[in-house]
Amino acid sequence: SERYNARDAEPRWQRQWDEQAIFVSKNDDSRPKYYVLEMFPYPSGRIHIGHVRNYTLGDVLARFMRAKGFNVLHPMGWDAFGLPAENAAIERKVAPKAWTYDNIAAMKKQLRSIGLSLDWSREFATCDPGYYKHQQKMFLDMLAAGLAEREKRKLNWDPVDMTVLANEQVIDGRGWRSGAVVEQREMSQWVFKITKYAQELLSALDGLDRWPDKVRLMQRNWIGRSEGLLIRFALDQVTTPAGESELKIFTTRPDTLFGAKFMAISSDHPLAQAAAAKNPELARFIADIKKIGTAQEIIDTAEKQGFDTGIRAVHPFDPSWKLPVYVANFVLMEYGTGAIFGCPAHDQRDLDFVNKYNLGNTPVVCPEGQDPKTFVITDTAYDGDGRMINSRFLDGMTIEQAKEEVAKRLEAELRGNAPVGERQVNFRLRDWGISRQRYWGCPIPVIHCPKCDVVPVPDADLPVVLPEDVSFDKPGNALDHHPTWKHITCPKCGAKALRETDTMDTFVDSSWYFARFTDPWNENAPTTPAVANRMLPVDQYIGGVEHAILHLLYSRFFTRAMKATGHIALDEPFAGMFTQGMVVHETYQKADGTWVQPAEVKVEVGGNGRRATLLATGEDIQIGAIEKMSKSKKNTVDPDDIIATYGADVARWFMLSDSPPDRDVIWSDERVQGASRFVQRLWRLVNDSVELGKIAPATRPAAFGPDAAALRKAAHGALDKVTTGVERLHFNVCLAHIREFTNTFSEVLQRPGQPAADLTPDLAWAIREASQILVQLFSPMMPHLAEECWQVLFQNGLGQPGLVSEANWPQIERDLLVEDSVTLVVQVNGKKRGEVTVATAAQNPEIEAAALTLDAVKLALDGKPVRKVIIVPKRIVNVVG
Ligand code: ANZ
Ligand code: ZN
Repeated sequence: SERYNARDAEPRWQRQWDEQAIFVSKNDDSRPKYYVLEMFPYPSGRIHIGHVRNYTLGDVLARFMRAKGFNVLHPMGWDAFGLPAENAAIERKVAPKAWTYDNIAAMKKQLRSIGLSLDWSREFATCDPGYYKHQQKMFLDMLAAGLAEREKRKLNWDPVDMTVLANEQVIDGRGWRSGAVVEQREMSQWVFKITKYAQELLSALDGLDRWPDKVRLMQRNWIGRSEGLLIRFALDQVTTPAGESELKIFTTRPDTLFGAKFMAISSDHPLAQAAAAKNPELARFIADIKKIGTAQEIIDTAEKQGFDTGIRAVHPFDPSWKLPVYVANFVLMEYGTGAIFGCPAHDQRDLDFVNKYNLGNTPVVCPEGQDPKTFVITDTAYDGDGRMINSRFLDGMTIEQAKEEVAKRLEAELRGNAPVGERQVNFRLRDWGISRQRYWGCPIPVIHCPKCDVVPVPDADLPVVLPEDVSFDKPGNALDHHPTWKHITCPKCGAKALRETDTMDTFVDSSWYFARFTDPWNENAPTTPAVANRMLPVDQYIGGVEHAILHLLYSRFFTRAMKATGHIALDEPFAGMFTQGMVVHETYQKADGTWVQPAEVKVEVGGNGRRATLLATGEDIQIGAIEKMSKSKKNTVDPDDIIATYGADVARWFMLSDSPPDRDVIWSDERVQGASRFVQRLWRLVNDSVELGKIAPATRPAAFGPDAAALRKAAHGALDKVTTGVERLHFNVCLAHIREFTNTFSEVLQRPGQPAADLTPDLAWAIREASQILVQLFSPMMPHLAEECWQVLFQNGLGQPGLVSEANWPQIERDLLVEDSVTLVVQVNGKKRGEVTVATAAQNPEIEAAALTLDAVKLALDGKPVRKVIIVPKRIVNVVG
């Protein structure tokens, strides 16, 4: 037979799948549903190799579940709003809409060339008015339900670009594009009240047992629940700016109260503001520390700084004990009460702080086994377990006991009419600010009326469509600059009013697309609840770990919000979550340090290891570290090139073969070529099997001889292992089993003295069965090659008509899986001396006899009589001499 020609076969089968619409899933299908979803792509312009991996993983599962008889939903769409479209408009003068839809068209063509079993009938882009119309409706539903609100927030404002910046866009206190010193501005923002669900989003993580533990942990930390105590410290009023009487703090370590050395408040705390009004030096200090912006990571790593306000607080257990109140750069207004007491011995930040300002420290928790008299803290705070010391009535208690004791005492103590201490649960999670001062996003459907304040856009006027005649000549929000768009009359009172010009965070768009896929044809509502409730949750979601926190948390919240507003009846959108690893590649550098693309380099393996030269000039190229593919280091490979050279099946097979799907895979040309050779090998093998399988009898033989039985056992063994492997997404393991079976099968076919004429009917029958099983085994991974092989089998009378993509997964014959021999370790007086292999059915006397005939056993016994033999079934034979 000729070589398999992927370039010819792949588009042919893709057309055929399309024409027969076999991947279109019907909502009224009575089979059990299975929903496979990969995170939908941003239409940047080109598919990258990471997409190929992501979608291949999902595709294998989708094809497999389809063969197993499920009504598989495997849709695709586009996460199409976002900043790059505006940047393209600025840099290349193309309209964001045109740029986006052009990219979608180009990428869709690329996706098709990978041979994915996608239901394109459900495709949409989040920038389609037909999609965001429903998002606007849900926003209004959430507004009515108290789940969307306006809130004043401090934001990073770039005075040159006239825009709000995300924390990540503030670098050393300056705007990432303009370089202008960023200001903190208080502005009204739209927020979603995700904090209402903080406890529920946390508790429900326990039930998500098909999610990676690390993702659940990341979400837990992000939600950040902590139990602690609110304590009202009295203030020494002589020292306060305006007679303030108390300072409320939140602590998770009330046990450490006797180790307190100072109090610290955020620069945004009202007390700090009041003090600064009377103290220019403090005001200057505050202005200074604000320059680093609001990004948590920056605050965490910045040097701890403080300014003594002169205010003094009174220790709650000792009226004569006064603590200085500092304004400090590591206390955030947004958490707890924006104020703390500092216990340097047991908190690293506090320790760094006191070491800088010479405030000293007193350890109050002593680790078990340490002598309290010699236990000192210098540079490293101790946050471990131990017993209380230097703490008066708490001494000798455990931390837990001390926390409880302090809470009890302060709860019981009243000042004014209120208790001094109050237990409180705090969450790190903040409400989700969704306002973006951006054009290319979903317009927030409200109107600001001078008389009626915020007025929702009436349902009949939805969608609020983005205008297309926008200009990007001025920095800032093009929607806001539009000459007419925002001017409108108030739907309530008819007065002149203004549209909201903020658009929604693009994370909103991706927080419900999986629900829209269940019925994207419904023009009247975001979902058809009966359908959505049947098709959801997504059974297997697959995507990058970079979305482990925000996207997944927002989607979990949004699903609950949709439930609260009647669009859906479930809480958790993703029953199974899988985070795939990255595709990484070696880097190549010229002597002058410039990076070179892999395609321009020739790598040879010689005696001294790998050596690289530039194809064009032959100059030496340095092979650098293996890194995530990136444009800056040029270590990318283009999926189009790979598919043009080797075909999609090779790319798919390679992606699945080398590493477990959740680990990084190293792109390697040598390995890709290996995958390409394997494709040809399978093709030859299937063609070779035809000649022998052809003569098989139509009916199944009543009995199988040893050769046939061995082949059948190998086929069903591989089938069993691949089946469980795919179910667990252990694709690399599946591929190894397919390779192994391929070897066994070729040995059978190549056995000498086996012309077709001499073949026994039972072996011919087993060969025919094996060839079908083999093709089905690799069909989820290499669907085009499988179709081609399936056709060859059928044309030669070995197979079934139709597409392998539509064939049922083969039935495993379980009785073929039983191992017929077992190997036991043989010990003499507990020491291993050898092994025996016996029939699984062998009885103890037979096993004993086999063990005693071993030379090593005779040698070890050294003529001594055997006193007894102990047999641990299927594992050990111990001879006691
Ligand atoms: C005294 C203390 C002693 C604390 C000690 C810790 C260790 P989590 O677990 O994250 O809730 N804290 C409270 N509000 C803060 C704010 N707005 N900005 C910065 N830090 C703040 O952390 C709670 C602890 O973080 C609190 O307990 C408080 O310091 C600090 F040995 O109080 B602790
Ligand atoms: Zn009005």
